[in-house]
Amino acid sequence: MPMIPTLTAFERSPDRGRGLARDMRVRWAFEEVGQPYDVQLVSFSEMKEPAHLARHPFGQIPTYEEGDLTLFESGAIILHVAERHAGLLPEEANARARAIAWMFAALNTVEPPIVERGMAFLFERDKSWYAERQALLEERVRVRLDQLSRRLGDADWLDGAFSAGDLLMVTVLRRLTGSGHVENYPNLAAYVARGEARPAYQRAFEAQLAVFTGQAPAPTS
Ligand SMILES: N[C@@H](CCC(=O)N[C@@H](CS)C(=O)NCC(=O)O)C(=O)O
Repeated sequence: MPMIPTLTAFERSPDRGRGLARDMRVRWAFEEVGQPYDVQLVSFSEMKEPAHLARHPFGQIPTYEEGDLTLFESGAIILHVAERHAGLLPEEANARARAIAWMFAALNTVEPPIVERGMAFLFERDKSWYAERQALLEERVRVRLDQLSRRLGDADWLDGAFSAGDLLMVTVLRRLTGSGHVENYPNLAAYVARGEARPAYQRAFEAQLAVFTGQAPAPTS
């Protein structure tokens, strides 16, 4: 009997089910490769207790547990899933290496300024210097989106077929939902919409939304 991995997710996500928490990207990866999974919901206080800190040194979600393997970091989890199933990384070695580079780019180059902007809004907007800092943070996001938009051009995905690099990049860009940034780039807006239109994305989205609304997800087959 193959083991079913368990993912941790917020018991009550601060995004109110908009699919912006990082369990969403792992759920999407599971759905893309057809891997069933269980979910363990954790509260904010449980995340900082020893049982969860043993899974995740920084007391965050998501984590992945399968047999005697425990992983944290959404990128590491998705790479693990992608390496063990077909569908998220190309077979050809160089194309695979490039797709992995896009995974790192999403997490390491594009996500940081987006997260920094969001964090400043949440935690610093009552400071006297916020307006000045915000202008800098908005500009950093704009620079990255300019560069990404130029590279994507009129392609559907970042490098050939859809890959884990696109999955991560789409989830990272979705963190700008409501800010108007992505809408300034029609090709990036279409790229995000293409990701969101994938049946695997929609199943994952419904599953995380059901946690927030308290309803069981609709059957997917
Ligand atoms: N780099 C980590 C970031 C994990 C992270 O920031 N998780 C957020 C939810 S999306 C969290 O648990 N926040 C609560 C906290 O930090 O206390 C990853 O990609 O998994």
